[in-house]
Amino acid sequence: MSAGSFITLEGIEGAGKSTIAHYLAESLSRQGISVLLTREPGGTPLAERLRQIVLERGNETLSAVSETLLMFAARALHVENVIAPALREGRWVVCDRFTDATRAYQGGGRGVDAALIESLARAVHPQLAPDCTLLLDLPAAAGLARARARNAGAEDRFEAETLEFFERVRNAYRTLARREPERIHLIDATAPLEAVQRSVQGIVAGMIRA
Ligand code: T5A
Repeated sequence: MSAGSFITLEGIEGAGKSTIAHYLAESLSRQGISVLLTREPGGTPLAERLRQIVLERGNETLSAVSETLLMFAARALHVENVIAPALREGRWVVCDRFTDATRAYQGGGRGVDAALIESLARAVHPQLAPDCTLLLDLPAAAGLARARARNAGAEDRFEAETLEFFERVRNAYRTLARREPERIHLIDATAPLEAVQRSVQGIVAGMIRA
């Protein structure tokens, strides 16, 4: 489907995805590449409204399956309205989280059946997969400490989860990376930011040359 390149950033809370996504988009733009920087859940007005629903902490129970369906509803809007059109125009898309996040959080973290997740992925983006995924990996405690230092106590529904939950998410991500080593690049996110940026540059330079 894609004429442009589709790069996704993944990892647990505080791994540095947003920081690196902005850095990468700016760096590609400076090299004359037309880039769209976007995020999930969100990326369109309606999908951003769904983001609010899944992130805010409320009294109503949101089951793991409901959460999964909302993630894919937001993703369907995002793919149809933003990602697919940009790729068709030959633009590069840098996306802060995509379906691997559902595999890791809802699958690994919450125990949602992998077959359900894969069937929703096939329905929502049958011909679309990232060309390259940058998985920023660090221990859950370190990521949460960074995220909490930045948030000053205002935690969303996920950030209020236990350390064990984020360890399961991290393990699920690492399993995905072992299964698809060509697509998913595991990057040590405990390294200083400049070192992480250099790793990312090295990986993406190969895509620009290709
Ligand atoms: N979700 C999402 C699902 O459950 N399923 C899904 O399918 C999808 C798509 C989204 C939530 O939704 C869940 C996962 C999430 O819980 P979000 O806000 O998009 O929430 O994601 P978060 O992970 O919560 O975003 P964060 O901002 O917490 O993490 P980032 O983007 O990884 O981290 P970033 O770049 O903001 O950096 C955090 C802090 O660390 C510093 C930064 O300066 C910043 O202060 N930092 C570093 N410090 C030292 N060394 C480095 N190398 C550093 N890199 C960054």
